[in-house]
Order: sequence, then structure tokens, then C-alpha cells
Amino acid sequence: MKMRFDILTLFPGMFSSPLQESILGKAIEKGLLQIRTINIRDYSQDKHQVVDDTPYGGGQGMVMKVEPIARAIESAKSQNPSARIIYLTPQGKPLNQDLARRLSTQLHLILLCGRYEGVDERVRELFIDEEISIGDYVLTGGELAAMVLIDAVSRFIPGVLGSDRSAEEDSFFNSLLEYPQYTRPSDFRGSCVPEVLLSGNHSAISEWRRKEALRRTSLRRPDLLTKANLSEEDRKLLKEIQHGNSIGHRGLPNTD
Ligand code: 4HQ
Repeated sequence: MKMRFDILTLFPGMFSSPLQESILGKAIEKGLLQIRTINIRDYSQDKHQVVDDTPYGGGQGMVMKVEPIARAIESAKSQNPSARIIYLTPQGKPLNQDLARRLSTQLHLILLCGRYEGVDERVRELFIDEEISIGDYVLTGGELAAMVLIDAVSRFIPGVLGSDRSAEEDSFFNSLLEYPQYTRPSDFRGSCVPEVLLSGNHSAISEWRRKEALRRTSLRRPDLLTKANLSEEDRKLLKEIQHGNSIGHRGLPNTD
């Protein structure tokens, strides 16, 4: 089934190339995904198409006015009354893989991108179903956040990734970081691909990859291990890793 995103923004041009390249571009061509931008300025009834104003009570910056946003949302919603309306803001629920998967079960999402000091509080009160943050940093607007959300969500739409791949198989789905990957040449300036990967021994390769995923996760993101579903075999591998660390094998790998 086709998933649809309507993006309400003052800068529709920002969305043209990033979403039309590569995997998402193919998904749009295949009809799995529809992305439409709506320029909030088109919904200003002001003679100068004003969409922002100074904050009541004073203070720096500008606030996005409620009326143009209200009309833009009502126009998008009239085409699909069941669509959920999401506002991208650092004050929202942090986006993660579980939230992206849940959003991918919706047929129609409306994403509101704020600029300046954000939107008049009555937009939230009257129209917004959910507030989402892509991380604890401040962007110049919600547009890049909306693109990140669309990218992460679209990977869960059946057929968007190659037929032999699904987002559910990703390592992050199992709450572990990815194992190291190599391709040719087997020896680059004396730095060699681990022997086991050249062995053709598939069970040994699987065990090595699982162990390296566990090693990376325990070194870089130990917080992820607590929520991971670890088997008895995983716990055995982790013990080996911790023993290796305690006798001085390998420190923190390079951060890439
Ligand atoms: N902004 N995650 C301020 C963000 C942001 C984030 C969007 C900047 C909203 C008004 N959005 N505008 N981080 O920094 O989603």
C-alpha cells in the first residue's frame, strides 16, 4: 500500500533533490511512496503574504502565525481526515527505530516544519497529534528533521528496500551495532581482511559477526546491550570479549 507524506513548509524547494535520489526516488517511481510539499505562504490571506509576527510579551525573533498554518493543515486534512499531524521540534518524543516502525503503519502523515522561534502555541493545542524530535541539537528549521523522519520511516514500507532486504533484519532492529564490513582487496597496504571472512565457513562467519557486533556495542553503546535480546551464546561471547579486554586485547576501535 502506498504511504503518503504531506509536508507543510515555508521552504518547499529544500525537499526536491534529497528525496528524489537513490532509494527514496525509486520508491516514488514504483508508486510505494508519495511526497507532496505545501507552501504555508500560499495560505496567508495577508496582502504581503506575511506568515510570521513578533512574540506577544516581547523577546527576540519571530513566531509563525496560527492562521496560515491552520488553513494549510485544514487543506491537507480535507483530502484525508484520518491523517496524523506531526510537528518536528526538539521538545518532541525522540525519534528511534521503534517510533519509525510505528509511523510506517500509517497511510498518511502530515509533517509541519517550523522556522524562526517556532509556531504559535495554539497550533499545537488545536492541530498537532504528535511532536517528534530527531535529536538534542538545534536546527535552523524543521525541514531537515522532516527529511530524516521520512527517510527512516520509508525504509519500513514493504518493497522500498531491495526485495532481499528488510528494515527488520537490520542490526539496529536487534538493538546491536553493525559488525565490521569488508570488500576487495583482501590486503590494502598491509591491512588485511580477517581470515575467517575468506574461509567460506558460514557458521564461523556468523559467529565472528555476532561477536564483533557485541564487541562494538559493549565498547561504544553499552546502554543498548541492556535492552537487547541476548541468547546464551551471546552471553558466552560477551564474557570472551570482556576477558579479552581485561587482559589488554584491543581498546576502543577507531571512531568512524
Ligand atoms: N528544530 N528535531 C527549531 C529542531 C528540531 C529537532 C525544528 C529547530 C523546529 C522551530 N526539530 N524549529 N532537533 O531543532 O526536530
